[in-house]
Amino acid sequence: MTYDDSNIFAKILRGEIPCHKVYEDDKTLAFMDVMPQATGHVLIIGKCPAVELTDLPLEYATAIFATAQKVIKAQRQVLGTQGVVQLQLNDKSAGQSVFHYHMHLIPTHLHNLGEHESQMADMGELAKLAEQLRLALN
Ligand code: DGP
Repeated sequence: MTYDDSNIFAKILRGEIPCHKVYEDDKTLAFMDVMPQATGHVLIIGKCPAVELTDLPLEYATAIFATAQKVIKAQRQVLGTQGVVQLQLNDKSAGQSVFHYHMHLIPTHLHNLGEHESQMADMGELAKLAEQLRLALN
């Protein structure tokens, strides 16, 4: 699939639409998922035009995993839970809906994973969680 830079995460990267930012560096951006499958659901994207894992340059894969290690530690600290599900969908046929590579970090047990993209979060709660996670990352 060809990368289309009109996708929602490309717009977030260009600052055209807002997000509740948790962490950013030169290759990655981590922010709250607006349709969380558990409290504290974070997405990590690479600052590169990749649709899914097979397109992702390995230097960005490394950077995304380094950010994931930081974010998981912050989620554990803020949410007081140890379990974090790492999820990533490749292709529409797997359920992928935004065609810019992204890793989901969902603080829950696999059996308690909420339905994918079922409900919008409360924006006030997302803003508060993002702030708590940002502080825990410092
Ligand atoms: P996937 O199916 O793996 O492509 O998941 C896309 C995720 O992106 C899904 O959990 C909902 C989330 N999402 C969709 N639109 C937006 C948005 O505008 N902002 C944020 N923060 N998350 C979004």
